[in-house]
Amino acid sequence: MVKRAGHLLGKSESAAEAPRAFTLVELLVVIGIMAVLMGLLLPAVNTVMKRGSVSKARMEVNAVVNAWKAYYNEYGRWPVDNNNWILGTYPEHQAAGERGQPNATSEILMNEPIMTNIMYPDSSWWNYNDNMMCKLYNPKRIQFMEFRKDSVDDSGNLVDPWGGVYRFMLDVNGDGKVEPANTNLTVFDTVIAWSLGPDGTNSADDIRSWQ
Ligand SMILES: [Ca+2]
Ligand SMILES: [Ca+2]
Repeated sequence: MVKRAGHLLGKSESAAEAPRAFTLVELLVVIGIMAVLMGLLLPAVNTVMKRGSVSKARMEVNAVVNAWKAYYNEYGRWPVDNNNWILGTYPEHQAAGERGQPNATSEILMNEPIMTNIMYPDSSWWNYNDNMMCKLYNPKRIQFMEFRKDSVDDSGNLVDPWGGVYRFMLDVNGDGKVEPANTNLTVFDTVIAWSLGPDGTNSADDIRSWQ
């Protein structure tokens, strides 16, 4: 105890010899330097964050493709009826959208939300027994992908880091390629998925599973 008290005393003695406090001018200079450093760092931080969002979208676009392929492997079919429509969805979203299909639109939006409805049977958004899409298309109640909380909005839509809904298309006519209606695009795969990217419209910054 005595030794500790002596130590404390020594400390307070050296505190008495401590350098004087900063003057206002010195403080202002320090604040100025910090402001300049922040100004230099912020664009770099923004770039890193933007890159982070793009990689997250890329990861999720690939996860969507893999989930649908796993779904097909499990059930040996896509969740569509004879007209290649996804049942239980609004007309503007129900077309599977392959070129040449009747009434096909160019894409399927995931709002309804199709992905989470079918692939996340025990999510907190709905009760399995009330979820007709899941009962119809995923009777084995398999969860085909991980849905991160920050990637699903309040209505259960799977959304990209900019809040846009992911798009996907399936090779519903079984010819080994996906061909969106109203485009010249042909992708030799059974599933494609994409995000509209930071600007939320069709443009060069889209994140596409096939590029
Ligand atoms: Ca096809
Ligand atoms: Ca875009």
